[in-house]
Parts: sequence; structure tokens; C-alpha cells
Amino acid sequence: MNFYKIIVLFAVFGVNQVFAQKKVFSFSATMNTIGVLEDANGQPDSMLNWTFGYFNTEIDKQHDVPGPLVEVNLGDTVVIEFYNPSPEGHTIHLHGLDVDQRNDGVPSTSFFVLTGDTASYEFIATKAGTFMYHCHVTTPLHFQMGMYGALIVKNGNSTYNNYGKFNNEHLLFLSEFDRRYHAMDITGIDLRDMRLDYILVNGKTHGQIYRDSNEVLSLKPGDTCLLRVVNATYSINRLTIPNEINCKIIGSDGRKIPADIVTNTIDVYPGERYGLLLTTANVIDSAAIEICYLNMRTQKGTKTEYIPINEYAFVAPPEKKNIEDNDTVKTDITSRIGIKPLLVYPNPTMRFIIIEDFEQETKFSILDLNGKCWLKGELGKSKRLDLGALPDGIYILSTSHQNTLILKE
Ligand SMILES: [Cu+2]
Repeated sequence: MNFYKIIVLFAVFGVNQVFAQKKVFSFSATMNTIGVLEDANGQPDSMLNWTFGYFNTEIDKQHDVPGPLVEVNLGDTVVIEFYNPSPEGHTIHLHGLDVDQRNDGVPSTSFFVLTGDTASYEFIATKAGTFMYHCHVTTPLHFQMGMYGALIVKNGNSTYNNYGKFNNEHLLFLSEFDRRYHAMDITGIDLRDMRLDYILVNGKTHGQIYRDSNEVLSLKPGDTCLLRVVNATYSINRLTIPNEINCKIIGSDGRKIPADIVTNTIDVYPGERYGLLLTTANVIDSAAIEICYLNMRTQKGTKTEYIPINEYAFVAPPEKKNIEDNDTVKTDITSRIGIKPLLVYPNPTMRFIIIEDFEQETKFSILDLNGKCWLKGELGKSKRLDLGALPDGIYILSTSHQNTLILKE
């Protein structure tokens, strides 16, 4: 039945039918510890890094961070079968892909994959480019825990539906790690507070990158390298490409941009993906691409990482003096508009919410979208409300100074 649909869509998008296939990926989710991270001095981190993550059941028995690379060809019908044996509900959100609502992986508008459930996500790869997938359940937490990965739609040796020929490609999947979230006990952590303890490039830090030949970017005179950059962090990722390299931005967010931009400094914002074409007339050694993580509010550099070019024993320069270590990023919209912040989590929820109110003794009520009041009372500094008696739906939390939307699944 699905093949009938594919044939219709091939005609619409003009995709080459000869190479298009049905690709099935079998994913599962686990909660477990992953390998040891390395600090800026090359010392292993003593902490066991507790993470959530995806793995491909045909290849692995246990997840890694990031999750498996999903690589398909333009025109493919892609099916990701997802089994969730972990004690938490999860989804797979296909970030940047044009999928229908059912396959979008946002639990409130698509569906939850609860413990023991199996579900499948399906789409047709109609645009060549660089994308990402991630869990959309309590996203800041599940994202921080490691539930993300790259999704690449290939089109032979060109990209963006036949634009930008290359003979070599390299992926930089940039993510980050706040140590506090990966301890066994995370009670008391404010989900708006993300610290940058580790920069991860394709899941590796510092010496782990420089010692791994797969992480070295290869670029010789005559080569054209497509550099795919994915920002899966809460920071601006500023890439500085060495001057002896010609760098052209050709695509953004899985699409060709209207006109190429020639630049050696590229700011990639959270959730964005860039396609860069790199060429050089020189024989390059002792060079690296610098990636600086800038705080979203202050725009100041916090941490820097390097991607060696053509060199297998790179040594990173010492950290710059002006770097603010462990700068805290708080998403706090309410204080910007002059209201004291009201923190509600988890949202969406299945059983309960915790409300943290920094005003003293605020009156609250929880209303459904018809205005019916289900719960009301007074808030102290922090309150846990049991929502077990409420039917599934969308509710409004109203306090004396603001309204907040809550989703109950
Ligand atoms: Cu999840």
C-alpha cells in the first residue's frame, strides 16, 4: 500500500525512481552510562555519564551520544521503527524535514512512544540536505541527556537537489554536556539553567577528536569538501575557517540559499544546519577549524574546540584568557517583560506538575479550554500539583499575574 503512495509522489517531485528505495531503520531507546569524557587538560572525567539515547538495534546493543547517523538517498521512503523499552516516554522528532503531523514526533500533536510501545515514523526524502532528529518529550531534559542525532539526505556527489558538487564530505555534529544532568540524582536542577561543561563534536571532546582519524578534516588542493554543520547546542557556534581555505556557504537548514556567501566566519544558531563548500590552492598542515561557543545572551565566547585539518596529532592552543568558563544560560522570557518568573515542569506532563513561583502566595487556578476550573488554590514558593484526575488535554494555569499553557498527555 505504501508503495502506491511513493509512486504518486515521485511524479510530483521528479525524483529519479531508479535509485529510490525503501530504507528501514530499527531504533530503540535506553537509559545508561556512556564512555568517559576528557577535560581540557586531557584528563578523563571521573564521573559516570548517565544518559538517555537511541541506538540502531541491527548494529548496536546500547546507545551512544549522538544517536546513530540516519543516512538516506533523495527519493527514498524512510521508515524508522522505534521500540521503547526504557522507563520514560520518548518520541523521534524529524527536525527540519517536511513530514506530516502524525510523523512529526511532537507528543502533543503526534503521539507518545511509552514504555514497551513500538511505533514507526515514515517520510519520503524529497530534499537533499542535512537534518537532525531528537526526542520531543520534556525536550530540554531529554535533549541534554543525549537523545539526538544527524539525518542526512544524500544526492550522489552533489547536494541541495543538484547544487554544490563535492568529492569529499565531513560532518560536525555539535552538542554539549552539563555534568550536573548526568549524575545519578538530578533533583533540584532548574531546567532553564544549562551550563557548558563539555563541548561535543560528533560525541567527542578535545584529545578524543585529535586522536581519531575519522574526525580529521581532509582537504587537498583540487578537493571540494562539503562541510555539514549541525548546531545541537544552546549556544551560537562560531566557526572560523583558516584563511588559506576558500569557504562558501551554499545551504542552510536543509535548503540551498538563494546566493552563495563567501566568508571564513560562520555563526550557526541553535537548531540550524549549514552546508559549506571548502576548497584550497595550498597544501595545508598545522591548521584547524576553530569552533567557539558563544553565550546566546552576552554573545561572548565561552569555550573553544578545534577540528584538525589533514593532521592526525593536533595539539590545541591553550584556552584564551577572555573565555568565561561555565557561563550559565537561562531562558527567562518573563523577567524580560517585567514579570517575576513562574516555572512549570514537566510540561507536557502525565501525572503531576511542579510550580515554582518567586512571588509570595499567589492565587492559582487550572482551567480547561472551555473555561471550566479543575483545580485552584494558593502557591507558596514551590508546589507539586497532582493532575491524575484531569482528562488528557490542554489546560491553562492562571495566576494573579500571568497565564501559562500546560499540556497533559
Ligand atoms: Cu525522550
